[in-house]
Amino acid sequence: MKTFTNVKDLGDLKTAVAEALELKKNRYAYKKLGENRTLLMVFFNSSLRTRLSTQKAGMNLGMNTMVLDINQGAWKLETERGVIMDGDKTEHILEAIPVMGSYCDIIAVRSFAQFESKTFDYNETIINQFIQYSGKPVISMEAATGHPLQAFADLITIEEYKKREHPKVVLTWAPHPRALPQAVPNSFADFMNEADVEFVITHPEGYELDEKFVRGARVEYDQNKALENADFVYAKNWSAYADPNYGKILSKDHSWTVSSEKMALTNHAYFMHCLPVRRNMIVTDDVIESPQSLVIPEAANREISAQVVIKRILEHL
Ligand code: AN0
Ligand code: CP
Repeated sequence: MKTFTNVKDLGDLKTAVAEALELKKNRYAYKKLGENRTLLMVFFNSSLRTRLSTQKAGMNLGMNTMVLDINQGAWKLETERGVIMDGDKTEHILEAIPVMGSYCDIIAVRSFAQFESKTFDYNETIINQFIQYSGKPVISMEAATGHPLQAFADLITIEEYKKREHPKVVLTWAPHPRALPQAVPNSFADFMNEADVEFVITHPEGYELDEKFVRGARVEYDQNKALENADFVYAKNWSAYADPNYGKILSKDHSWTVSSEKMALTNHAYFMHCLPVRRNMIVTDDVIESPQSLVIPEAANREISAQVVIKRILEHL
């Protein structure tokens, strides 16, 4: 593996999940693999889970790990070529990337959608520049349009907890006060479409995701109907993707909040969310605190998903 930015980079998903579950039994089995190798993690945005789990995964494999927060301590970076740099940006990303690449063996990047230009975001301009100019394998730690380490951890969690083959998995939109990227639902759809599950997406009208990720999956606008017989309820807010509303909030309708009344419509489903989550916006206190809530084991599996990816890259260095 040379880069990890989407589900296809994992190849056969069943094999990848099996490798993850095997690694989870002994996460220190490959401690020699990363010896004298350095993982650099670059953050343009905040993180709790990705920062800790990816660093831990690198350390499990014997790597040295370094973290750079671009907006706290590093120089402000210009990202567009051709700009006259007479503003507040001190350094151009076209120098910064090869410099960062020179200090490490693998470079992991978090760079959210900026919502200034849909083309800039959906062309994955930032992470593609890292792929092109760092000279090193690149891992997405959530880029503009995807969060594959999260979706891989979600799939591992579903495999661990499913009570029947071909479980019904419902991705539901839920309200949030700020405009959030589509990266998490995009990648979740990307993975679920390849997994052995019955996948349904539910959201208010106007929140349709990019067809590149939905790929013909069933979209049900009636949340109650979508939740019927669900085995897993995966909640997430996202802002509008479709023009002319790209990046906008179209609804804060609290009737979409995942409550115990909503969970009662399901097949005693598990509740999932990538975190961080706003309680009583996305999900009520009682649902997230219930025994059916998988948010903590799901987050714990981020260490495992990252470790499979880093291990595979190390094996091909
Ligand atoms: C981010 C998002 O929705 O993409 C990160 C989630 C892992 N969430 C927030 O910014 C709250
Ligand atoms: N789920 C997730 O990626 O969390 P962080 O934003 O805290 O890394």
